Amino acid sequence: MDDDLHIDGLRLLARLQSLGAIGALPGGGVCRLAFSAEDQAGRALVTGWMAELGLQVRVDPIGNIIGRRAGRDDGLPAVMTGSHIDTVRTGGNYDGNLGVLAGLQVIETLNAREITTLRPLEVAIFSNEEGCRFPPDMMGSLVYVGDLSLAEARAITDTAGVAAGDACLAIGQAGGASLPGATPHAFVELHIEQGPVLDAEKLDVGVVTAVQGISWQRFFFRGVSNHAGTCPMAMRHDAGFVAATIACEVRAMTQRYAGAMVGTVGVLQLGPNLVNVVPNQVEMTVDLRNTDGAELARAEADLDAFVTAVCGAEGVTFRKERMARFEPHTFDPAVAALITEHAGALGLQHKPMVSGAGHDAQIIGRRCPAGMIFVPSVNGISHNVEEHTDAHHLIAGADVLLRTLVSLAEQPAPATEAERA
Ligand code: HGY
Ligand code: MN
Ligand code: MN
Repeated sequence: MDDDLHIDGLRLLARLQSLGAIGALPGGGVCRLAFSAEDQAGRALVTGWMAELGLQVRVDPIGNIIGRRAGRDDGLPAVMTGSHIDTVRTGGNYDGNLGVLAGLQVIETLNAREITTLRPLEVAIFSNEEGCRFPPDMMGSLVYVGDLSLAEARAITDTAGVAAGDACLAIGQAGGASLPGATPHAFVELHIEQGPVLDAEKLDVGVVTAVQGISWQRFFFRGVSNHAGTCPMAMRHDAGFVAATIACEVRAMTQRYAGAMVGTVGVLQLGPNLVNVVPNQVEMTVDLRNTDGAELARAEADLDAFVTAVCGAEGVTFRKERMARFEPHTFDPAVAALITEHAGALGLQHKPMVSGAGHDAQIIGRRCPAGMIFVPSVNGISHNVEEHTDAHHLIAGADVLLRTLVSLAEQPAPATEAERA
């Protein structure tokens, strides 16, 4: 590998700043929800850059955008990179954005060096990775691989009752590219760690070996509203009390299972939400994650039993919806080895690690060898306007991505023609 093959770091930083200005929040950070006007503006900016770089851009019916650079043998399956540019409501500049824009810098470097890889290269923007407006997360990549039907995805609504398909159409992003999308030869995603490990251990790069399992559920509790002063405690059917009890149980559960268990109640909305009225309705979400799939399933079953018991005792009814469910995913060891090799050759301090967050790479990795490169999140903060990664780490991660993609894109076709597109 060319020793001085590096991306233009200043261009990467400049593009991150330009994209970060779209949906910028007054006090810092970014809000660019999936299929919002901000998402539309971000897509326009990035696809403009793709066109400037000479990429052939296609958009599929759920709004996944793929920019393609021809290879010397353009009939071979492409090597793909990419991520997402939608953010949570209190997002940062780097979650997802780094992976997409580093992919563009890889293309720009190869253009500048007049290098054409054997295999085509593709840079993807997957729709609605966050899933916080339209669950599940990784919606776009699930539709891309065919594990979520387009019809199902289009029908999912946000809390205002807007359907994802209509929102995607409304921003002009429902394209005609075929679904499921073409299976890449390999997929690599650069992403910020979003956790504290690399920053705490003063490391430069994480070689991601796996992603933990994810369980998102939404509960609706129905009790009886009553006067906060006159209603005796024994007569109450307090939906708020039930939700609060369950929220405490979610925290307690994280100490009870093998594997690395985390639990979060992110949405908790009481009705009628008045100081002197016993709540009769609650909407609540529970996000459980564990590196051990069996332990995650056990925790879900235990939560079910706990919710049933607490509601029964309080005389509150409930229903629940599955928002997302992902088994733990193990990335391809050969891709991890390549990432490790290039990180080492660049003199970067690196370690293997498991991702606490879900990513598009775990979905595309269901169809082809995939891997991820992490760079440190300062103080382990993410999904927070304080999200930050130092410039030298952003650039170092993009250099590892560049070299890993070139290595993969020079891998010849297998002896059989089976892999030919
Ligand atoms: O929730 C997640 O893990 C990701 O940010 N969608
Ligand atoms: Mn992300
Ligand atoms: Mn995220």
